[in-house]
Amino acid sequence: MSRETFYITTAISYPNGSPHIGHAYELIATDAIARFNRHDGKDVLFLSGTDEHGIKMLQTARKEGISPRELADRNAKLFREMGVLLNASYDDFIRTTEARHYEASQAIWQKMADAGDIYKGGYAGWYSVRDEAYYQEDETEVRADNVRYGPQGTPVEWIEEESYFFRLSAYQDRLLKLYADNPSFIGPDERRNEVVSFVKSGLRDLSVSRTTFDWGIPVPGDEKHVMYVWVDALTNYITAAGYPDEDAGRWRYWPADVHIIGKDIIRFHSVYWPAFLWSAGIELPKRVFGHGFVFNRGEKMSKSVGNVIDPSALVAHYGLDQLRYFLLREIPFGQDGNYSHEAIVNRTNADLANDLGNLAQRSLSMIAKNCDAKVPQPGTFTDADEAIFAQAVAALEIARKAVDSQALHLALAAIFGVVAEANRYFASQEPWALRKTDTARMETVLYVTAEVIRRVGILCQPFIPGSAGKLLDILAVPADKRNFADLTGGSLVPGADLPAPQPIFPRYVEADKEA
Ligand code: ME8
Repeated sequence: MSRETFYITTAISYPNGSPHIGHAYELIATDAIARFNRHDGKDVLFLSGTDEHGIKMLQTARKEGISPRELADRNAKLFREMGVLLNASYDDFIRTTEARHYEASQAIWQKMADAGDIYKGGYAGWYSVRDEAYYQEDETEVRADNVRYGPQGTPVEWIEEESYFFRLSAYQDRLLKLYADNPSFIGPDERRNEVVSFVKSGLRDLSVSRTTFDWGIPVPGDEKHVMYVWVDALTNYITAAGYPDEDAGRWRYWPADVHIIGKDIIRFHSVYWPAFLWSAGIELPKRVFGHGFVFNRGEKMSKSVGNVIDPSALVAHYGLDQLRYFLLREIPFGQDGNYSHEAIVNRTNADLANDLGNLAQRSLSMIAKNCDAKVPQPGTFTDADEAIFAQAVAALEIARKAVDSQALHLALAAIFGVVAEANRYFASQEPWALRKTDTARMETVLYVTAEVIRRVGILCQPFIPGSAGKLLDILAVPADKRNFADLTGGSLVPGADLPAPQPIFPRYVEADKEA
């Protein structure tokens, strides 16, 4: 029987600069969901990539005195390197300048044109180069500096050009019906409410081609026009699934289960994208989830303020899994969150070093010393033993539900709830005292503790894959016994040899406090 498929995507980033912590955040969260579903036995396709066309790329390239292709090549490489640095497990990295993507974009355009949804007209309006979007006059304002700004706070200018239009207005009712009939199409709820009121306020047809520059995908049959960058950008999700070849092996992944994107681009994904797909006769993705923004101590990061955080510096300073854990545990996924040194140090030391790291180190060192470095032989399990095993099993159920609704912080809360309980168990059972009074019970307690750590290790893999892997290594868990199906089915084997325990989660020590 073929396995259930699961297709998940990040947004494709503009490679007009180097990647920042917002990009890293999105990739880490999406990676955790992809890995979770793989460990849960699904056939996963996880896609990320770069969005290389459009005037924004062209303008940055001009400023730097290079071609947009050179700019894209240089920076796409940095985005790929970030993927390696963050241990992102994507199956494909798409660049919108690839031939496969030209083919898919022209094919979907042709379908929309054949459906009668594309017509030629003239366009004049307030255009933001930064947002690559036209705005209605009442969405803009002239500020004290005498410059007109759009709703995202970026400058806009008046532009007039011949343009093809997409009949977005024709899809207004159908979109409202989609949101009403299928409330899980947009998450979280605040984002859905925003989109519903935007669509209710009335949709205008969308200008979908440009003639003022040529850095884009040519419109089929009228090469003086290039496609508006969002038409080509959104299409990346089906390009990677093999479109237009619907017989290709990868088409089995479409429709995508979820597009993970930032809240600033929810409109493009939940209004334009479904309308394009309907027009072209293609199924819609099942869900679009808009996560929040990561701020630097409450401030928006920007190059001019000089507070942009480089993910590689954070990884070098705190460690990769420390960063992954912090971002996923600290910020409720879907809300905005803050990055700060104190917060990441606190999470690293309290949850990883103390709760999980110390428990593993103490229990496994006792096993090494008192059980001949072998998995202990348990006796009959008491109610306390069974209760902690059961909590680890229940944590999987909670985590599965949470990850299905992208509530990654709740999945981690349930898993680390098991760790907290295991610490209480270990303290109250006092295996160090049992060593003198009842070695058989001591072995049982150490077995239970090690078995719970195994379960926690399995559950932690999607979030902190490197460290969870090491934790399972020191318990000698075979590589093919690390899936969620092995949570109860693959318990530790009493008498099996264990390697020497290694500390896995070092405490973060402030530089001025180092000995
Ligand atoms: O929007 N915190 O590209 P992009 C969290 N090319 N997420 C952030 C963030 C922050 N501070 N800053 C940006 C684009 N993001 C388009 C997407 S998809 C078909 C085309 C998120 O490089 C942002 O919300 O500006 C988006 O999801 C992603 O990073 C890429 O942003």
